[in-house]
Amino acid sequence: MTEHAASPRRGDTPAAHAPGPQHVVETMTGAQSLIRSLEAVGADTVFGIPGGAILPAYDPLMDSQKVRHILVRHEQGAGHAATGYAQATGRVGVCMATSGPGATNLVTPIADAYMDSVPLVAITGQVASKAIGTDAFQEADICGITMPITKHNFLVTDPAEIPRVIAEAFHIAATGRPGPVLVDIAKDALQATTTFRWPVETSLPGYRPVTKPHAKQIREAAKMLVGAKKPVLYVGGGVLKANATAELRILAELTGAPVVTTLMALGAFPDSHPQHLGMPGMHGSVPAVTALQKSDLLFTLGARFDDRVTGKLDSFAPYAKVVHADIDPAEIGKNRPADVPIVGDAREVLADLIVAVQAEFDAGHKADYTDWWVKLNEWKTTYPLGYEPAPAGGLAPQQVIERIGQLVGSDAIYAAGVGQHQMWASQFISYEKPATWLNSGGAGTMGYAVPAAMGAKAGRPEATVWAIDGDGCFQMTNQELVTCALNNIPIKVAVINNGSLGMVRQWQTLFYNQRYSNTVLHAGPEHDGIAAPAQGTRIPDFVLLSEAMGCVGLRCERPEDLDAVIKQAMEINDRPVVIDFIVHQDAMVWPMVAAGTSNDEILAARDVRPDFGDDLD
Ligand SMILES: Cc1ncc(C[n+]2csc(CCOP(=O)(O)OP(=O)(O)O)c2C)c(N)n1
Ligand SMILES: [Mg+2]
Repeated sequence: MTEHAASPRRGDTPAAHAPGPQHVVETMTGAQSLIRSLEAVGADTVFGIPGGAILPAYDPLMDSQKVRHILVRHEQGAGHAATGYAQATGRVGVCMATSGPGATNLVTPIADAYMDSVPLVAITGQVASKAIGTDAFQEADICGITMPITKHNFLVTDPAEIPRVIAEAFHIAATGRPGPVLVDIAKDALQATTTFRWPVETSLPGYRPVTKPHAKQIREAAKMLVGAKKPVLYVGGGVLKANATAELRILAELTGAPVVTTLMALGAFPDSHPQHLGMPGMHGSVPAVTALQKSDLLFTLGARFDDRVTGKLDSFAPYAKVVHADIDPAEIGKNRPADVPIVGDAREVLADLIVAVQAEFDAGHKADYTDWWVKLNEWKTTYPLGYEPAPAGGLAPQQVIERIGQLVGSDAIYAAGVGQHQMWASQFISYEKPATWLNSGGAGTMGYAVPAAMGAKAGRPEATVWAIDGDGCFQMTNQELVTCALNNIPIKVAVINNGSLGMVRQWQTLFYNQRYSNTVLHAGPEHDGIAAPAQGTRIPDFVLLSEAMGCVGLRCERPEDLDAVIKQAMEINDRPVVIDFIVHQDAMVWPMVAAGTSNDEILAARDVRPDFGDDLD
């Protein structure tokens, strides 16, 4: 890589290459070399927990003036905190764990980061190199385990390699299609004396992500966009990853084409913009889902035709030609063949497209989507997002989330768990800016919200950060509130407490005859000889639990108290705040395309199938 071109070659002695003023060649331990390397790549925050194999690294970490370590309560929390940090700041997130169970506790967040293309470097200690493969105490083959869920991983047994490997890990994680990289370092490599050199020359043959799109493809795509009658800009998370939201808006406004943003792309295009149709997919808006179905051109930018978006693939957007731009060539044609494939960075692609579309206009070709907008506006007016009020005097979960969004505003960062509350948070909060919506889209990892919010707040302390969590999810990772309380990371958590694993319950309501097998979380009736808890007892009591973890715990059960409790939480900034919102358990997420069915079967609400009244219906 060019920035390292002047550095000494690996294996060279200091004498062979007299270091320049900016070059460092020093003798130290592998552990010190690791910390110096982290400092050199600009890592400022590491989330982790020590243990035997990684212990040598924790000693010099204590002295670092540049790297802050945040001691979490579970390694899964460290991983999600690092991804929350990465998504909120745009930088590489870093987590650290010891060998064996410490490392395997990182597997879920690594898989999560892989699915959502989040730049993450996970550093794990490994047993001493001679013990590798002997079933030594706390040995796990974490490189083998994470092979299919990392962009790349390294096992380091030679301490001299540490600076190069760290430089390469950060480079791989952050460039091209971002993703997780694991660096597993044997304990003896951390303990040994070695030479730290910086800068290093990296060696990544075969890794050259193509960022600059092909001019011919761009011209072709621009021509198709201008000539289409029913185009949709189908925008995915890649647009956010590439910092291409300004360019997206220019292209959208230049052409007048409608925009849909996937669950991973919320905030890439303002929700309030008149050209925005909403989110496509299983719980997307009727206009967004229908526009894709009836479209004649899917203008796909950094999206991947995920099954949650396409529904039954062979009936997805049957009339559409496809332009597909992605930094990862493996995505193009994976699920849906592309008529015009474009490999490149979304920002460069969009910048070139703006010029090419303008050239089409200058040549007298005009985009005319008038008839299309008549239809789209009709769908927008007829099928807006909405919800039923809660039964007598109760709180509707959608109302809670909507009100938080309205009172807190669109500068805040919102992190969601996984389930109904996640979908409502995607639907009823208005996302106007990039990096304001964090969620586990690809993996759907319950327990993501609290640690991700913690990481986001650690990376952007000036921002207001809310976790919108479910009562099920919250019970998976709430222990990180202790970390927040002890480290001055005052996040706000709204627990949408419907007393159940609501999303699974919704499927049981719709597809399993209302047989609620193992989805009830609250104090239920006596069963199997186990006495029911006393009436009114909450197990757990989220208010007490939160107080015990050093947070302020609040509860809200009535619509008339909603504004006051949100405002009370907004005023507390010296500690984390948790609000236990008691909502009714029967609310359902609509619209919905049932898994495995066609998007044409979308239901706007229970038993409400939209009538599009056209010949394509
Ligand atoms: C780690 C994990 N385990 C199980 C699931 C399956 N699952 C998806 S949503 C859900 C229920 C979530 O319950 P809760 O957090 O209360 O959210 P709600 O749907 O009630 O809003 C479950 C169990 C999952 N996505 N992730
Ligand atoms: Mg729930």
